[in-house]
Amino acid sequence: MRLIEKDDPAVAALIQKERSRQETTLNLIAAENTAPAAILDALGSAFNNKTAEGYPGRRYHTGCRVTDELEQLAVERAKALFGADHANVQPHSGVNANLAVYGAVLNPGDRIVSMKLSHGGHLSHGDAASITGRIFQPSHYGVNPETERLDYDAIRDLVRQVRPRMLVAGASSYPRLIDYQTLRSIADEFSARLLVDMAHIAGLVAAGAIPSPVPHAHFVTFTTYKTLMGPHGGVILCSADFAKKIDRSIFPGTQGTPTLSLVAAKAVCFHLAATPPFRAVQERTLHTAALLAAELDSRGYRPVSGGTDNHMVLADLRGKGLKGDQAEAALEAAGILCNRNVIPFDPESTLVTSGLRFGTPGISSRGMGPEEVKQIAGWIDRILSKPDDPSIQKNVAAMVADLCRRFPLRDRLEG
Ligand code: DSN
Repeated sequence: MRLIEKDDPAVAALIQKERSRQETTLNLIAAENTAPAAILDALGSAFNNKTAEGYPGRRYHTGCRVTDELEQLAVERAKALFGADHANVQPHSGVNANLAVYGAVLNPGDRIVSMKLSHGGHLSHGDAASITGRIFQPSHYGVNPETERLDYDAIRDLVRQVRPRMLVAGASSYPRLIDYQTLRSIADEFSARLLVDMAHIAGLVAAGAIPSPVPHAHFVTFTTYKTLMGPHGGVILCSADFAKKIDRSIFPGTQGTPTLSLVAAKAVCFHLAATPPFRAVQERTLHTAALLAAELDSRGYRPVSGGTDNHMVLADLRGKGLKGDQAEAALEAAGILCNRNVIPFDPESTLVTSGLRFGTPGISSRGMGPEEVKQIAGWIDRILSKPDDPSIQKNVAAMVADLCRRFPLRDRLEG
Protein backbone atom coordinates (compact mmCIF):
# COMPACT_ATOMS: atom_id res chain seq x y z
CA MET A 1 0.00 0.00 0.00
CA ARG A 2 1.29 3.44 -0.83
CA LEU A 3 1.67 5.58 2.29
CA ILE A 4 -0.77 8.19 1.05
CA GLU A 5 -3.50 5.55 1.09
CA LYS A 6 -2.80 5.03 4.79
CA ASP A 7 -2.14 8.62 5.82
CA ASP A 8 -4.72 10.45 3.71
CA PRO A 9 -7.24 8.08 2.17
CA ALA A 10 -9.42 10.97 0.98
CA VAL A 11 -6.74 12.49 -1.25
CA ALA A 12 -5.48 9.02 -2.24
CA ALA A 13 -8.98 8.22 -3.47
CA LEU A 14 -9.16 11.46 -5.46
CA ILE A 15 -5.78 10.74 -7.09
CA GLN A 16 -7.05 7.31 -8.06
CA LYS A 17 -10.29 8.78 -9.40
CA GLU A 18 -8.42 11.37 -11.46
CA ARG A 19 -6.07 8.76 -12.90
CA SER A 20 -9.09 6.67 -13.84
CA ARG A 21 -10.80 9.71 -15.44
CA GLN A 22 -7.71 10.33 -17.56
CA GLU A 23 -7.48 6.65 -18.47
CA THR A 24 -11.08 6.42 -19.65
CA THR A 25 -11.52 9.67 -21.60
CA LEU A 26 -10.16 11.01 -24.88
CA ASN A 27 -8.02 14.03 -24.14
CA LEU A 28 -8.22 16.49 -27.03
CA ILE A 29 -7.39 19.53 -24.89
CA ALA A 30 -4.60 21.26 -26.81
CA ALA A 31 -2.82 22.46 -23.65
CA GLU A 32 -2.59 19.02 -22.02
CA ASN A 33 -0.63 15.79 -22.30
CA THR A 34 0.31 12.76 -20.21
CA ALA A 35 3.68 12.99 -18.48
CA PRO A 36 5.71 9.76 -18.29
CA ALA A 37 5.89 8.19 -14.82
CA ALA A 38 9.55 9.26 -14.42
CA ILE A 39 8.35 12.88 -14.36
CA LEU A 40 5.86 12.07 -11.59
CA ASP A 41 8.60 10.26 -9.64
CA ALA A 42 10.80 13.37 -9.77
CA LEU A 43 7.90 15.60 -8.68
CA GLY A 44 7.31 13.43 -5.64
CA SER A 45 10.98 13.18 -4.69
CA ALA A 46 13.17 14.28 -1.75
CA PHE A 47 13.97 17.50 -3.64
CA ASN A 48 10.58 18.72 -2.43
CA ASN A 49 12.16 19.19 0.99
CA LYS A 50 14.92 21.57 -0.13
CA THR A 51 14.95 25.34 0.02
CA ALA A 52 17.62 26.94 -2.12
CA GLU A 53 17.28 30.64 -2.88
CA GLY A 54 19.80 31.81 -5.43
CA TYR A 55 21.67 29.87 -8.08
CA PRO A 56 24.21 26.99 -8.16
CA GLY A 57 27.30 28.06 -6.23
CA ARG A 58 25.53 31.22 -4.97
CA ARG A 59 22.83 30.06 -2.56
CA TYR A 60 21.35 31.68 0.50
CA HIS A 61 20.93 28.32 2.27
CA THR A 62 23.31 25.54 3.23
CA GLY A 63 23.01 21.91 2.17
CA CYS A 64 22.74 22.80 -1.50
CA ARG A 65 25.56 20.73 -3.03
CA VAL A 66 23.23 18.13 -4.54
CA THR A 67 20.64 20.74 -5.45
CA ASP A 68 23.33 22.68 -7.32
CA GLU A 69 24.23 19.56 -9.29
CA LEU A 70 20.58 19.05 -10.15
CA GLU A 71 19.90 22.61 -11.28
CA GLN A 72 23.10 22.69 -13.32
CA LEU A 73 22.10 19.43 -15.00
CA ALA A 74 18.62 20.81 -15.81
CA VAL A 75 20.13 24.02 -17.21
CA GLU A 76 22.67 22.16 -19.38
CA ARG A 77 19.98 19.82 -20.71
CA ALA A 78 17.64 22.72 -21.55
CA LYS A 79 20.43 24.58 -23.35
CA ALA A 80 21.41 21.50 -25.35
CA LEU A 81 17.83 20.56 -26.23
CA PHE A 82 16.94 23.99 -27.62
CA GLY A 83 20.39 25.23 -28.69
CA ALA A 84 20.24 28.22 -26.33
CA ASP A 85 23.10 30.19 -24.75
CA HIS A 86 21.38 30.45 -21.39
CA ALA A 87 18.48 28.78 -19.59
CA ASN A 88 16.72 29.64 -16.37
CA VAL A 89 14.76 26.61 -15.14
CA GLN A 90 13.36 28.19 -11.98
CA PRO A 91 10.07 29.80 -13.16
CA HIS A 92 7.13 28.24 -11.38
CA SER A 93 4.93 28.74 -14.45
CA GLY A 94 4.76 30.22 -17.93
CA VAL A 95 3.20 33.42 -16.61
CA ASN A 96 6.06 33.74 -14.09
CA ALA A 97 8.55 33.24 -16.90
CA ASN A 98 6.94 36.02 -18.94
CA LEU A 99 6.77 38.36 -15.94
CA ALA A 100 10.48 37.84 -15.32
CA VAL A 101 11.37 38.62 -18.94
CA TYR A 102 9.36 41.84 -18.79
CA GLY A 103 10.96 42.65 -15.43
CA ALA A 104 14.44 42.13 -16.87
CA VAL A 105 14.21 44.73 -19.61
CA LEU A 106 11.07 46.85 -19.18
CA ASN A 107 9.95 49.55 -16.78
CA PRO A 108 6.37 50.11 -15.63
CA GLY A 109 4.51 52.10 -18.28
CA ASP A 110 6.62 50.83 -21.18
CA ARG A 111 4.86 49.98 -24.42
CA ILE A 112 4.60 46.39 -25.63
CA VAL A 113 3.04 44.98 -28.79
CA SER A 114 1.55 41.48 -28.73
CA MET A 115 -1.12 39.26 -30.25
CA LYS A 116 -4.60 39.98 -28.94
CA LEU A 117 -6.14 37.35 -26.71
CA SER A 118 -9.30 37.07 -28.81
CA HIS A 119 -7.23 36.15 -31.88
CA GLY A 120 -5.18 33.52 -30.07
CA GLY A 121 -2.70 35.37 -27.83
CA HIS A 122 -2.23 34.84 -24.10
CA LEU A 123 -3.40 36.71 -21.01
CA SER A 124 0.16 37.32 -19.86
CA HIS A 125 1.00 39.15 -23.10
CA GLY A 126 -0.52 42.37 -21.79
CA ASP A 127 -4.23 41.52 -21.79
CA ALA A 128 -6.39 43.93 -19.79
CA ALA A 129 -7.41 41.14 -17.39
CA SER A 130 -3.77 40.37 -16.52
CA ILE A 131 -1.45 42.38 -14.28
CA THR A 132 0.78 42.66 -17.37
CA GLY A 133 -1.90 44.84 -18.96
CA ARG A 134 -1.88 47.13 -15.92
CA ILE A 135 1.88 47.47 -15.58
CA PHE A 136 2.67 48.05 -19.25
CA GLN A 137 0.96 49.85 -22.13
CA PRO A 138 -0.06 47.13 -24.55
CA SER A 139 -1.13 47.43 -28.19
CA HIS A 140 -2.31 44.29 -29.94
CA TYR A 141 -2.09 42.85 -33.42
CA GLY A 142 -4.48 40.22 -34.71
CA VAL A 143 -4.89 37.93 -37.70
CA ASN A 144 -5.91 39.02 -41.17
CA PRO A 145 -9.71 38.66 -41.52
CA GLU A 146 -9.40 36.87 -44.88
CA THR A 147 -6.53 34.48 -44.21
CA GLU A 148 -6.93 34.22 -40.42
CA ARG A 149 -3.12 34.22 -40.32
CA LEU A 150 -0.69 36.77 -38.93
CA ASP A 151 -0.19 39.73 -41.23
CA TYR A 152 3.46 40.75 -40.86
CA ASP A 153 3.02 44.02 -42.77
CA ALA A 154 0.27 45.01 -40.33
CA ILE A 155 2.51 44.04 -37.39
CA ARG A 156 5.33 46.17 -38.81
CA ASP A 157 2.91 49.12 -39.24
CA LEU A 158 1.72 48.76 -35.64
CA VAL A 159 5.28 48.57 -34.30
CA ARG A 160 6.27 51.59 -36.41
CA GLN A 161 3.35 53.54 -34.99
CA VAL A 162 3.65 52.43 -31.34
CA ARG A 163 7.45 52.09 -31.01
CA PRO A 164 7.24 49.49 -28.23
CA ARG A 165 10.20 48.37 -26.17
CA MET A 166 9.08 44.78 -26.60
CA LEU A 167 7.41 42.81 -29.37
CA VAL A 168 5.74 39.64 -28.05
CA ALA A 169 4.87 36.62 -30.18
CA GLY A 170 3.43 33.21 -29.42
CA ALA A 171 -0.12 32.04 -28.91
CA SER A 172 -2.54 29.75 -27.14
CA SER A 173 -4.88 29.22 -30.07
CA TYR A 174 -3.08 29.91 -33.32
CA PRO A 175 -2.77 26.80 -35.50
CA ARG A 176 -0.13 28.13 -37.90
CA LEU A 177 3.64 28.50 -37.91
CA ILE A 178 5.04 31.89 -36.91
CA ASP A 179 7.71 33.64 -38.99
CA TYR A 180 10.19 34.45 -36.22
CA GLN A 181 12.83 35.77 -38.60
CA THR A 182 10.48 38.45 -39.91
CA LEU A 183 9.39 39.36 -36.38
CA ARG A 184 13.02 39.75 -35.35
CA SER A 185 13.69 42.01 -38.32
CA ILE A 186 10.68 44.15 -37.31
CA ALA A 187 11.93 44.28 -33.71
CA ASP A 188 15.44 45.23 -34.86
CA GLU A 189 14.16 47.89 -37.23
CA PHE A 190 12.43 49.69 -34.37
CA SER A 191 14.88 48.85 -31.55
CA ALA A 192 12.48 46.57 -29.71
CA ARG A 193 13.26 43.27 -27.98
CA LEU A 194 11.56 40.12 -29.25
CA LEU A 195 9.98 37.71 -26.75
CA VAL A 196 8.54 34.47 -28.12
CA ASP A 197 6.30 32.48 -25.79
CA MET A 198 6.40 28.96 -27.27
CA ALA A 199 4.47 27.27 -24.44
CA HIS A 200 2.09 25.34 -26.67
CA ILE A 201 4.61 24.16 -29.21
CA ALA A 202 7.76 23.55 -27.12
CA GLY A 203 7.60 19.76 -27.62
CA LEU A 204 7.27 20.10 -31.39
CA VAL A 205 10.21 22.53 -31.39
CA ALA A 206 12.34 20.27 -29.16
CA ALA A 207 11.76 17.41 -31.58
CA GLY A 208 12.70 19.55 -34.59
CA ALA A 209 9.21 18.91 -36.01
CA ILE A 210 8.56 22.64 -36.55
CA PRO A 211 10.92 25.65 -36.71
CA SER A 212 12.44 27.00 -33.52
CA PRO A 213 12.25 30.63 -32.37
CA VAL A 214 15.48 30.27 -30.38
CA PRO A 215 17.90 31.48 -33.11
CA HIS A 216 15.75 34.59 -33.69
CA ALA A 217 14.29 35.83 -30.39
CA HIS A 218 16.05 37.73 -27.63
CA PHE A 219 13.94 35.73 -25.14
CA VAL A 220 12.01 32.50 -25.42
CA THR A 221 9.67 31.31 -22.67
CA PHE A 222 7.71 28.09 -22.41
CA THR A 223 5.89 25.73 -20.11
CA THR A 224 7.00 22.14 -19.82
CA TYR A 225 3.66 20.34 -19.55
CA LYS A 226 1.96 20.80 -22.91
CA THR A 227 3.44 19.20 -26.04
CA LEU A 228 6.69 18.84 -24.07
CA MET A 229 5.09 16.16 -21.82
CA GLY A 230 6.72 17.30 -18.59
CA PRO A 231 5.68 18.86 -15.28
CA HIS A 232 3.69 22.07 -14.77
CA GLY A 233 6.39 24.75 -14.77
CA GLY A 234 8.14 27.41 -16.83
CA VAL A 235 11.53 28.02 -18.44
CA ILE A 236 13.29 31.06 -19.94
CA LEU A 237 15.90 30.83 -22.69
CA CYS A 238 17.96 33.82 -23.77
CA SER A 239 21.21 34.89 -25.33
CA ALA A 240 24.31 35.13 -23.11
CA ASP A 241 24.17 38.94 -22.89
CA PHE A 242 20.81 38.81 -21.04
CA ALA A 243 21.67 35.88 -18.74
CA LYS A 244 22.42 37.92 -15.63
CA LYS A 245 19.39 40.21 -16.03
CA ILE A 246 17.07 37.24 -16.51
CA ASP A 247 18.45 35.37 -13.51
CA ARG A 248 18.11 38.42 -11.28
CA SER A 249 14.61 39.03 -12.55
CA ILE A 250 13.55 35.53 -11.44
CA PHE A 251 15.43 35.65 -8.12
CA PRO A 252 15.21 37.96 -6.27
CA GLY A 253 13.02 39.87 -8.74
CA THR A 254 9.82 37.87 -8.95
CA GLN A 255 10.31 34.55 -7.11
CA GLY A 256 11.80 33.16 -3.93
CA THR A 257 13.18 29.66 -3.74
CA PRO A 258 12.71 27.47 -6.79
CA THR A 259 10.61 24.33 -6.37
CA LEU A 260 13.44 21.80 -6.58
CA SER A 261 11.23 18.78 -7.19
CA LEU A 262 9.87 20.68 -10.18
CA VAL A 263 13.41 21.44 -11.37
CA ALA A 264 14.16 17.69 -11.08
CA ALA A 265 11.10 16.88 -13.17
CA LYS A 266 12.13 19.47 -15.77
CA ALA A 267 15.57 17.83 -15.97
CA VAL A 268 13.92 14.45 -16.64
CA CYS A 269 11.63 16.09 -19.19
CA PHE A 270 14.57 17.56 -21.15
CA HIS A 271 16.37 14.20 -21.05
CA LEU A 272 13.34 12.34 -22.41
CA ALA A 273 12.66 15.03 -25.03
CA ALA A 274 16.04 14.31 -26.61
CA THR A 275 15.15 10.66 -27.33
CA PRO A 276 13.83 9.05 -30.55
CA PRO A 277 10.50 7.90 -28.98
CA PHE A 278 9.74 11.50 -27.99
CA ARG A 279 10.45 12.69 -31.51
CA ALA A 280 8.16 9.97 -32.87
CA VAL A 281 5.34 11.11 -30.56
CA GLN A 282 5.76 14.72 -31.74
CA GLU A 283 5.75 13.71 -35.40
CA ARG A 284 2.61 11.68 -34.79
CA THR A 285 1.04 14.66 -33.00
CA LEU A 286 1.60 16.82 -36.09
CA HIS A 287 0.18 14.22 -38.45
CA THR A 288 -2.87 13.45 -36.32
CA ALA A 289 -3.67 17.18 -35.96
CA ALA A 290 -3.49 17.70 -39.74
CA LEU A 291 -5.71 14.69 -40.27
CA LEU A 292 -8.21 15.82 -37.61
CA ALA A 293 -8.43 19.24 -39.30
CA ALA A 294 -9.15 17.60 -42.67
CA GLU A 295 -11.68 15.15 -41.24
CA LEU A 296 -13.58 17.89 -39.41
CA ASP A 297 -13.45 20.14 -42.46
CA SER A 298 -14.95 17.44 -44.67
CA ARG A 299 -17.86 17.21 -42.21
CA GLY A 300 -18.55 20.96 -42.22
CA TYR A 301 -16.54 22.08 -39.18
CA ARG A 302 -14.34 24.71 -40.80
CA PRO A 303 -10.79 24.79 -39.37
CA VAL A 304 -9.84 28.42 -38.74
CA SER A 305 -7.16 29.44 -41.31
CA GLY A 306 -8.07 26.36 -43.35
CA GLY A 307 -6.04 23.81 -41.39
CA THR A 308 -3.12 23.48 -39.03
CA ASP A 309 0.68 23.41 -38.98
CA ASN A 310 0.95 22.39 -35.34
CA HIS A 311 -0.81 20.27 -32.72
CA MET A 312 -4.11 22.13 -32.60
CA VAL A 313 -7.24 22.64 -34.65
CA LEU A 314 -9.55 25.57 -34.04
CA ALA A 315 -12.96 24.63 -35.43
CA ASP A 316 -15.52 27.26 -36.46
CA LEU A 317 -18.95 25.91 -35.50
CA ARG A 318 -21.04 28.63 -37.10
CA GLY A 319 -21.64 26.61 -40.27
CA LYS A 320 -23.43 24.08 -38.08
CA GLY A 321 -25.43 26.66 -36.13
CA LEU A 322 -23.69 25.59 -32.91
CA LYS A 323 -22.11 27.47 -30.01
CA GLY A 324 -18.88 26.42 -28.34
CA ASP A 325 -20.29 25.95 -24.83
CA GLN A 326 -23.08 23.68 -26.04
CA ALA A 327 -20.72 21.63 -28.23
CA GLU A 328 -18.10 21.31 -25.48
CA ALA A 329 -20.69 19.96 -23.02
CA ALA A 330 -22.18 17.48 -25.50
CA LEU A 331 -18.73 16.06 -26.32
CA GLU A 332 -17.74 15.85 -22.65
CA ALA A 333 -20.87 13.81 -21.96
CA ALA A 334 -19.39 11.17 -24.29
CA GLY A 335 -15.90 11.34 -22.77
CA ILE A 336 -14.41 13.50 -25.56
CA LEU A 337 -12.61 16.45 -23.94
CA CYS A 338 -11.76 19.67 -25.74
CA ASN A 339 -12.48 23.30 -24.92
CA ARG A 340 -14.72 26.04 -26.23
CA ASN A 341 -12.62 28.82 -27.69
CA VAL A 342 -13.25 32.15 -29.35
CA ILE A 343 -12.33 32.25 -33.00
CA PRO A 344 -10.92 35.44 -34.57
CA PHE A 345 -13.66 38.11 -34.89
CA ASP A 346 -15.99 35.90 -32.84
CA PRO A 347 -19.44 37.45 -32.37
CA GLU A 348 -19.92 35.41 -29.16
CA SER A 349 -18.47 36.04 -25.70
CA THR A 350 -15.56 34.02 -24.28
CA LEU A 351 -18.01 32.05 -22.14
CA VAL A 352 -20.14 31.01 -25.12
CA THR A 353 -17.82 31.20 -28.18
CA SER A 354 -18.29 30.06 -31.78
CA GLY A 355 -15.37 27.64 -31.71
CA LEU A 356 -13.89 24.51 -30.27
CA ARG A 357 -10.13 24.06 -29.79
CA PHE A 358 -8.87 20.52 -30.27
CA GLY A 359 -5.32 19.22 -29.80
CA THR A 360 -3.82 15.83 -30.54
CA PRO A 361 -0.89 15.61 -28.05
CA GLY A 362 -2.96 13.59 -25.54
CA ILE A 363 -4.16 10.93 -27.96
CA SER A 364 -0.83 10.75 -29.83
CA SER A 365 1.19 10.07 -26.68
CA ARG A 366 -1.02 7.07 -25.93
CA GLY A 367 -0.29 5.71 -29.40
CA MET A 368 -3.41 6.59 -31.37
CA GLY A 369 -2.89 7.29 -35.06
CA PRO A 370 -4.78 7.97 -38.32
CA GLU A 371 -7.40 5.21 -37.97
CA GLU A 372 -8.36 6.36 -34.49
CA VAL A 373 -8.46 10.04 -35.54
CA LYS A 374 -10.90 9.23 -38.34
CA GLN A 375 -13.09 7.34 -35.87
CA ILE A 376 -12.96 10.19 -33.37
CA ALA A 377 -13.86 12.79 -36.01
CA GLY A 378 -16.87 10.67 -36.96
CA TRP A 379 -17.96 10.47 -33.32
CA ILE A 380 -17.57 14.24 -32.88
CA ASP A 381 -19.80 14.76 -35.89
CA ARG A 382 -22.43 12.27 -34.68
CA ILE A 383 -22.66 13.99 -31.32
CA LEU A 384 -22.65 17.54 -32.66
CA SER A 385 -25.26 16.74 -35.29
CA LYS A 386 -27.72 16.22 -32.40
CA PRO A 387 -26.05 17.83 -29.36
CA ASP A 388 -29.15 17.46 -27.20
CA ASP A 389 -29.56 13.73 -27.76
CA PRO A 390 -28.23 11.80 -24.73
CA SER A 391 -28.71 8.44 -26.43
CA ILE A 392 -26.08 9.33 -29.07
CA GLN A 393 -23.73 10.52 -26.33
CA LYS A 394 -24.23 7.25 -24.45
CA ASN A 395 -23.62 5.20 -27.56
CA VAL A 396 -20.41 7.10 -28.40
CA ALA A 397 -19.27 6.99 -24.76
CA ALA A 398 -19.21 3.19 -24.94
CA MET A 399 -17.01 3.32 -28.06
CA VAL A 400 -14.75 5.93 -26.44
CA ALA A 401 -14.34 3.65 -23.41
CA ASP A 402 -13.41 0.75 -25.66
CA LEU A 403 -10.87 2.82 -27.60
CA CYS A 404 -9.30 4.02 -24.36
CA ARG A 405 -9.00 0.41 -23.14
CA ARG A 406 -7.15 -0.48 -26.35
CA PHE A 407 -4.78 2.49 -25.96
CA PRO A 408 -3.95 2.74 -22.24
CA LEU A 409 -2.08 5.75 -20.91
CA ARG A 410 1.64 5.05 -21.19
CA ASP A 411 3.97 5.24 -18.22
CA ARG A 412 6.96 5.35 -20.55
CA LEU A 413 7.57 7.09 -23.85
CA GLU A 414 7.00 4.83 -26.82
CA GLY A 415 7.44 5.77 -30.44
N1 DSN B 1 -2.73 28.82 -21.79
C1 DSN B 1 -3.81 27.93 -21.42
C2 DSN B 1 -4.30 27.15 -22.60
O1 DSN B 1 -3.77 27.30 -23.68
O2 DSN B 1 -5.25 26.39 -22.45
C3 DSN B 1 -3.41 27.01 -20.33
O3 DSN B 1 -2.16 26.48 -20.51
